Amino acid sequence: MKVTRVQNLSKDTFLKDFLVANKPVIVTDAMKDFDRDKFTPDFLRSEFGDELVQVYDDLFNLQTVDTLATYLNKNFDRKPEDGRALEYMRWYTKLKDTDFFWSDAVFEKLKPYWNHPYFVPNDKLVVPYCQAGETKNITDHRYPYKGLFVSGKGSRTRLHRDPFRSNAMLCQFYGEKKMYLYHPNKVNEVMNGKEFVDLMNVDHKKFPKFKDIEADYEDVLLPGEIVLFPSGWFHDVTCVSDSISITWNFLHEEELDNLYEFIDQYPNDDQLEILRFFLKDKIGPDAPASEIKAFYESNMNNNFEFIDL
Ligand SMILES: O=C(O)CCC(=O)C(=O)O
Ligand SMILES: [Fe+2]
Repeated sequence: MKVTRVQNLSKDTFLKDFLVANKPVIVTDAMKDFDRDKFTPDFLRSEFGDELVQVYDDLFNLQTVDTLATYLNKNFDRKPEDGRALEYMRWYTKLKDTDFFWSDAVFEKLKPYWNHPYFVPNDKLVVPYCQAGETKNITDHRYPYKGLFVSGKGSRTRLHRDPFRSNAMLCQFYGEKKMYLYHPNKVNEVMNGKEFVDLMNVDHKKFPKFKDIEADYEDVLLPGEIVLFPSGWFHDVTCVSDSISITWNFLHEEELDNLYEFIDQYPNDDQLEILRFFLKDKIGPDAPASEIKAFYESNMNNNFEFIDL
C-alpha cells in the first residue's frame, strides 16, 4: 500500500490524524517555503566540502570520518562497477556530551534556507522538552538525532525503529528514497529479540515468521516531500538516486504514553542517554529511568482533550 499523501495540512490535523493515530503520512507541499536549491551536492561541496563528516554503514555503525568532499567524490555519480561497500553520511547535531564531528555549525549556516515545517507542532513537546508556552523550532533548536543525511545511489538504512519510541520526520531535499514501513505490531515478525530482519537478504532461520507478513507501506519519497515515521514503526530506506535529506526525532505531549511504555519496558536502555542529555539542566547526568519518567510526569501538562480513535 502507498502512504497517504496530503497537502495544506494543519498542525491540529497532523497531530490528531497522524501523530496520535500513529499513522504514516507524506506531505507533498511540505517544503513550499524552503530554498531547496541550497541543498544540492554542488552547494554543499562549495560551502562545507572541507568539513569532517560522519560516515556510517547501512545501520548506525560509524565507519570513518572523512571530508564531505571526499564522501561526495567517492559516492555520488558513482560507476556501478566500482564494487566498493556503500557508505552513508549521517551528520548529526550534538546529542551526547562528547567531543565529536557534530554538525551544529553547519545547521547554523543552513538556517536561512529552510524552516520548521508548517504542519509540525513546535510546542507541547516532550522531546525536546518544551516548558509551558515555549516553542522549539527545528531550525533554531537542538532536536534528538537531527542530521544532514547525504547518501549515494544504492546506499541504505536497514530496517530499524527510532529511539525511545520517538517520531521521525524525514525531509527529502534532493533525489529519491524507496521506503518500506512495518506497523509496530509486527515486532515478532521483523525482530528476533535484539536484531532486525534484513529485508534484502532475509535469514528465514532467524526470522521464521517474516514470510507470513508484508510491508504495510511501500513508497518512494520524492524531492520536496516530508514523511512521518510515527512512534514505534519499523522502516527501511534505500536511495534510488544520489540523495540529500534532513531528519530529526521528537515526541509530542499527546504521545507521552509511548515514551512511558518504553521507559517501563527498557529502564536500562542506552537510548535513555539521549533523554538525559536533553534534560541535563533539569535532572542529573546519571538520573535513573524512574527519575526521567517522574520529571515528565510532574512537568508535562497532560491536559489534552479525549481523542476518539
Ligand atoms: O533516510 C534514511 O536513510 C533513514 C531515515 C530514518 O531512518 C529516519 O529518518 O528515521
Ligand atoms: Fe529511522
